Amino acid sequence: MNADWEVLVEKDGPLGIATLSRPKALNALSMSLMKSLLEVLEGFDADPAIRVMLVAGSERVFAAGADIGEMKDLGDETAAEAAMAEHLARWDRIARLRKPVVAAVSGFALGGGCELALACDFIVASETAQFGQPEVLIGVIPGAGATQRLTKAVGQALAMDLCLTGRRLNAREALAAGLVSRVFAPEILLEEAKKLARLIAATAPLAVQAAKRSVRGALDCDTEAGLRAERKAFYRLFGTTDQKEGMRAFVEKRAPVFKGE
Ligand code: DAK
Repeated sequence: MNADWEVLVEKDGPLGIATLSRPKALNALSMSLMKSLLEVLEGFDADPAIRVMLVAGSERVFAAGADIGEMKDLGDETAAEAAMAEHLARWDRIARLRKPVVAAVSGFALGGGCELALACDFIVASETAQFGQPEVLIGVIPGAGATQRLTKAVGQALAMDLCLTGRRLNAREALAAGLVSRVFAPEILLEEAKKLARLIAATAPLAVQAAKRSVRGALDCDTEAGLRAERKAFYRLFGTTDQKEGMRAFVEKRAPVFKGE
């Protein structure tokens, strides 16, 4: 494991793991931390040995939001936009990575921290996880995607409730709302997230990337267009070696060996 400044980087076989590590500020997502995180994740995305990425925090906190200290004196609307535009784009760039990204959330995932988890492809959580968009409590609104991604994940009623009150959702509520896919005890969260990531890594990489794009697209286009895109992606996979290998291996009753080709 290499220790970057605020992001710990680990490669574990086909898994690329980025761990937020700014404990004194509860992993507040400063501009430098987000810059490092994006560099790490884009590096994993370009690394042929990596098939799945994990983003984690500590047991106490995933991330308590953007760094309030950095934002508090940004000035007026124009100055704030000038200072933060590149910062904001980082959440969107994470959402656009080709390979699957799993967020493993324990403890607080607030504001930009919740939005970081939402920018990943899906979230697994520990029983101690708490999700929230408390921006209205400090005079702003979510700025890194929650009014859109949270609403699409949990629906308008709950998204409004969270964004307008700033209250937090616990892991059980998040599971019931469809914000997270699985919940584990905090001490086994990372191991379980790795197991899940290894399951994904054992499947056909190009098919996984196509499935990711297609599922993500479902939230952004009408059903007919989404179905057309899905079908096109389905047929396109017949041009891959892994489709031949996967189907032949099934018929030959052996385990497939996928190459990502
Ligand atoms: N920023 C900076 N420092 C933070 C922080 C944050 N978000 N959250 C916690 N800290 C720091 C605290 O100041 C404290 O530092 P010291 O006083 O020890 O130096 C240390 O972490 C421990 O925090 P607490 O003493 O408060 O710990 P507690 O256990 O009592 O409380 C808490 C934990 C998570 C409930 C509390 O720290 C808290 O409420 N934190 C703030 C949560 C919050 O409001 N988050 C939303 C921030 S706004 C955008 C991109 C992103 C965003 C917007 C736009 N674009 C680029 C346009 C995102 C905005 C946000 O996330």
